Amino acid sequence: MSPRLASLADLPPGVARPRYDRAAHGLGILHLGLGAFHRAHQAVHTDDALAAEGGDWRILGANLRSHEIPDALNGQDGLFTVLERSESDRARVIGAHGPAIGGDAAAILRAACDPAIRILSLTVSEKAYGIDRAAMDADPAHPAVAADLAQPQAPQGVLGIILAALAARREAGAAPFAVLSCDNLPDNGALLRAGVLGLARRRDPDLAGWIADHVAFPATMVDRITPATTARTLADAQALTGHRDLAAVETEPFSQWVIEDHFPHGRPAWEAGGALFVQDVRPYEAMKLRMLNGSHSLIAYAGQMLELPHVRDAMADPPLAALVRRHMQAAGATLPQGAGLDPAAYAAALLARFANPAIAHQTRQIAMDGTEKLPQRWFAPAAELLRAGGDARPFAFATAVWLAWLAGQEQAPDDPRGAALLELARKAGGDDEALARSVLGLPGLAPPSLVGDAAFTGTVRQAVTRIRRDGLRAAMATELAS
Ligand code: CS2
Repeated sequence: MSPRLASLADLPPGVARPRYDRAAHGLGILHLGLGAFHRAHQAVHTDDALAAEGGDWRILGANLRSHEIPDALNGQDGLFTVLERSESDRARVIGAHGPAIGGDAAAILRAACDPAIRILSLTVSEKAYGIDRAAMDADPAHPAVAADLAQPQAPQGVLGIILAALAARREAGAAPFAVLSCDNLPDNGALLRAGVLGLARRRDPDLAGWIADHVAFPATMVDRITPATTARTLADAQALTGHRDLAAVETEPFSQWVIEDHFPHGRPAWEAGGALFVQDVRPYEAMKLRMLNGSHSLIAYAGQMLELPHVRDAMADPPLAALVRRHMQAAGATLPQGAGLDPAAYAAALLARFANPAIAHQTRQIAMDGTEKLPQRWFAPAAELLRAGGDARPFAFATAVWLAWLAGQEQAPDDPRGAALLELARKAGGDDEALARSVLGLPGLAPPSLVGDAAFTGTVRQAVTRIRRDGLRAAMATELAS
């Protein structure tokens, strides 16, 4: 049996490895959310930064609930393999991680109070934050926020832990950390700031004022297509490295990171690994969320209905690929002019990335958490497009695909509002108008101007009816002919 990955000795020559002395660099980042995406993205950029300019910027990783990946990393001295998949696979062992914490909120809070930690970064997924986006405030109805309001000294959620750590650092006269959200949320820095301030105001307005004045929440756009790790990922990593690795991840060759350059207490030289530091992330973020993630969601629901398990299968399906191109173009038309973006070139690159035959990115994975993802991917751009007098038909069709998919679910979909969605679909029965009205009317999902646009909702309703009556294939053909 191959030995477990736990040191850099004995790696075959073709495997890339840290180009710096790991022991010479202390911890500087506490990262919450050790999912595959973080390991394939920020960890790799940090590895590049350490190799280029050093510094005490290694990462203490933590998962709020699960301990599987932290345990795996702790059993491997923090090392893990990133498998880059294209015509041939390439393996790289990442050294940026130190020890990891799993499922122990008190230990995470202690780590966050350590003045050596100058950045607290997060990839916890959209639904974990507990922020009411319409109100730009902490959402007291979110289970973690409710728990942290009741027991502020023993926080369990993201906002509560950040707030308790900032309060303790202020009390101790230590500098705060910068808070860096790396999730696919619009204006993620400002949003997280609003959530933390909202919780702070309920506890101690003075503390809220101090956070507002002293804590940086830089915004970021993150991008690297990273399918969930499977047994095959682990087997292929082992074949290349000669070592068993329970934390290996697979990803595409492409990686992009655009970061607002606002780190009062320093940062790694992430630009060494290709990160772009800018004053305003929003144009990049809108392009990515609307063009990449927006068409991903269309692919996900259509793919699920057409039994296409992977994104690459959708791209090999000519009518669906044509609709994806149309969607990207419509999304590109919503982007700010004069910000130096090139939506046409971006779309061409995306189509090639989606079609990568070496990447098995599951449509089921992307279809999860629709109510958290679709507001920024479809509904905000559709509302803007309508306001500007544009043609929002591609967005209406995507919305109809989602609704028809929902109507076909026998169990609650994997979504924080899954039970409510199932209930609304059941209540609507065969009434597509009621389905569209009730689902799109869920609080905070779509801008009121979109829900109130009779032409848009009428187009959605007609498309749902066509899909349910004639099947998605036939409805796609009609749509392409229109
Ligand atoms: C995907 C994203 O699962 C999803 O919703 O759209 O995870 C996507 O793969 C990444 O944002 C790419 O950077």
